[in-house]
Amino acid sequence: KKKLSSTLEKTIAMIKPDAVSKVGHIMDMIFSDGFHMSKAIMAQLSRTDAQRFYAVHQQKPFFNELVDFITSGKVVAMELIGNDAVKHWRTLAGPTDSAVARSEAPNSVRARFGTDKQTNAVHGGDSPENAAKELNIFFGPQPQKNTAKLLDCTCC
Ligand code: RTP
Ligand code: MG
Repeated sequence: KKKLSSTLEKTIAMIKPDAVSKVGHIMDMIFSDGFHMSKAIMAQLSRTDAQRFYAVHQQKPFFNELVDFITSGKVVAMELIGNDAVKHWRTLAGPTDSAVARSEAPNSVRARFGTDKQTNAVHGGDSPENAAKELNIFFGPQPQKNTAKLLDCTCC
């Protein structure tokens, strides 16, 4: 069925530890594609929060490895707003496997900044409901209860 109008939506984009050094380039791509960025935070996820963040993958064989990866360094989480933001951001992110992304979507974030099927630069919420849950981990109403921590600059 053809969609007659697009809907203004919210999603989460998260830069994973392997691509945090490319935050500027990735934000450029996000703004160039017309998203509005309403929140952003750099944080180090605890194992507990990482397990919460990836709860949908609890039964997958790669779950523990995924939690190791996502807690291996800082991440940058962003709340993005735009028309069909969930789908739009997943398209800009590209296919899960960065090797596939390089052949099928060479201009995607994962093609440019990811490595393989796990180390793939960015995350995108897969539905408005899951995006809301994931945003809550970083920007929830009780920040003192979030184990995602605000980080101090290490140079000053
Ligand atoms: P994401 O949730 O991070 O936006 O990625 P996605 O929807 O494209 O992929 P998903 O199936 O939800 O997988 C979540 C993340 O788990 C890692 N992964 N590792 N070793 C593996 O076979 C494998 N498969 C997936 C990736 O980091 C993937 O983004
Ligand atoms: Mg996913």
